[in-house]
Amino acid sequence: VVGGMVALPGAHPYLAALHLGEQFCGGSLIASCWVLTAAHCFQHRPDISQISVVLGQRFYNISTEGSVRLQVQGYELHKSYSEGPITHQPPLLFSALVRLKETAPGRCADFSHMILPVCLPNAREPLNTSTPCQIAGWGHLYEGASEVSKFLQEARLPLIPNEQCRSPEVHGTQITSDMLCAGYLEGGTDACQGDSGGPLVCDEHGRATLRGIVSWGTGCALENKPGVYTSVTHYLDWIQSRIG
Ligand code: 4AZ
Repeated sequence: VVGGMVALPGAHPYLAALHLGEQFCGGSLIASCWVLTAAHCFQHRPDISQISVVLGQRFYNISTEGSVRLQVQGYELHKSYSEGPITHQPPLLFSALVRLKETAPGRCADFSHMILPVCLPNAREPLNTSTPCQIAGWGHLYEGASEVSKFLQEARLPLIPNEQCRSPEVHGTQITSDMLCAGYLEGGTDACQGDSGGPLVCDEHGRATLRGIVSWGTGCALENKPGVYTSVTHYLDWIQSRIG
């Protein structure tokens, strides 16, 4: 996250850290056994034995009281990603579901003050662009940084209407209806490398609701280049059919 602040312990209890071999991604806990993330985190088709998911984490790769490392039972990419070409311009953005390994029947992550799932949105409730949203992650603190952030960062981001994000000086026709844009057209605050797969959570009726998945952008925090997020609402039917 560029231009954010250090998050307080327990501020983002749904945030997952995904270690996929060499790759690192964020993710969101949506049920005891399920983490939602970005499909491109699995671009290299990692073996499940190489993947681990850390919940309740504050510092990058450092376990603290309340954090837990879980193994993965399997993962599934949304059909349109697994069938499509991996390299595509504009980027194909889809979501991926990670099933955690059970520690007891039907149970994977135990909820606590540090570990809680995030609410999924109501598909029938359109997202008002004045809704305040935020991101959290261990991604780069500036574009081109050589490493991720040791401290979990968070930033509040306004939503940008799709019509505005689709304008030629912003992202143009790369923006499709299954994407959301959030950030500042003047730049300065944004998701960055290593934040991919992580949550864009919006405050709807006082509830933290997962509306987006960190997906792509042009650099980080640049003027007229807000971050682009996969719209979770677009994938709700698929998510619900998998998690039951
Ligand atoms: C990345 O490489 C990445 N500024 C994620 C988000 C953004 C840029 C890059 C958005 O994972």
